Amino acid sequence: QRYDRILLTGAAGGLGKVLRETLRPYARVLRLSDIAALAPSQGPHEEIVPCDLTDKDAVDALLEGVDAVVHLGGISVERPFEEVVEANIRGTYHLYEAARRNGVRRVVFASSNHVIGFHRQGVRLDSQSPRRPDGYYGLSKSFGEDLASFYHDRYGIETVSLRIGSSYPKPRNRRMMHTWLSYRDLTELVRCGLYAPGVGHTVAYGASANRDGWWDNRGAAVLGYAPQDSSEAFREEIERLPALAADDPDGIYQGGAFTAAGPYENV
Ligand code: NAI
Ligand code: 15L
Repeated sequence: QRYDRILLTGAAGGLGKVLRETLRPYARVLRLSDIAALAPSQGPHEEIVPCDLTDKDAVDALLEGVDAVVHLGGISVERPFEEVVEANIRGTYHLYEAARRNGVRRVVFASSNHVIGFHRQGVRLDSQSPRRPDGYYGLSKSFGEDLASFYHDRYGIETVSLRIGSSYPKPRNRRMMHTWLSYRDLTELVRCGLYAPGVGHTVAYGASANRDGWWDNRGAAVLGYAPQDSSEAFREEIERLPALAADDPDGIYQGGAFTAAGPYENV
């Protein structure tokens, strides 16, 4: 089974650029969308459709003829509420409304570890653990997960919400030894999110097989996800970095420095 057309939002971003290449085998056509400039189409397997997620009519048109969506677009770091609300809350609502109107049956939603970021490091969590958003960004992802749950219960649209840890070529600091998700494992997790049958609304953590991970990821195993990589390969390099101060949030909370952003005034 292979989708005819998959929409990738946020396709100009860090992970979008990666998945633009690695999702190629999983659909006849990838429709690539972003508010930022995108590299031109590389052939008949790619369609470029610029779109601002805050424009409801444009998002409706964006989803026409789409079978499944990988939704990465939006603000990806902690920012004042006024910014986050537009792209992440309003934008994700537009995406689900457009999915409903266009008969799209499956979404893979890029949620984030910042939905649970105020849990302390070392506390073992699974997908049923209480959420503890660590800022407006985490709150917006929490809203996205609830939106996915609602659109499944009400309209039968299935979603896999991936609480991505830290997806980069390699871990950048000590915290990411616990949260790292390699690009290879990211791709496999998104593939599982697109193709696993009967997911309803499933929440899974996006992490590689890191030795000291904080997340019990049975939710992802159910989808068929079996990570291939581990942050262990980078331990020596990371342990050469200066030690963290005892009160550095990067060593206290799962969400690290995001927990210490703000407050924002006069925005
Ligand atoms: P990124 O910031 O590089 O990419 C996000 C893209 O969304 C950007 O290209 C941006 O132009 C686009 N965008 C922003 N506002 C938009 C709007 N109004 N309309 C249309 N497009 C808009 O972020 P990255 O790292 O590629 O992350 C992708 C997704 O995964 C994001 O949703 C992020 O929250 C999530 N995520 C990423 C993690 C990581 O480690 N990279 C960890 C956890 C979650
Ligand atoms: C995220 O949600 C962000 O999009 C990304 O920039 C990283 O900071 C990541 O989480 C993280 O927690 O490391």
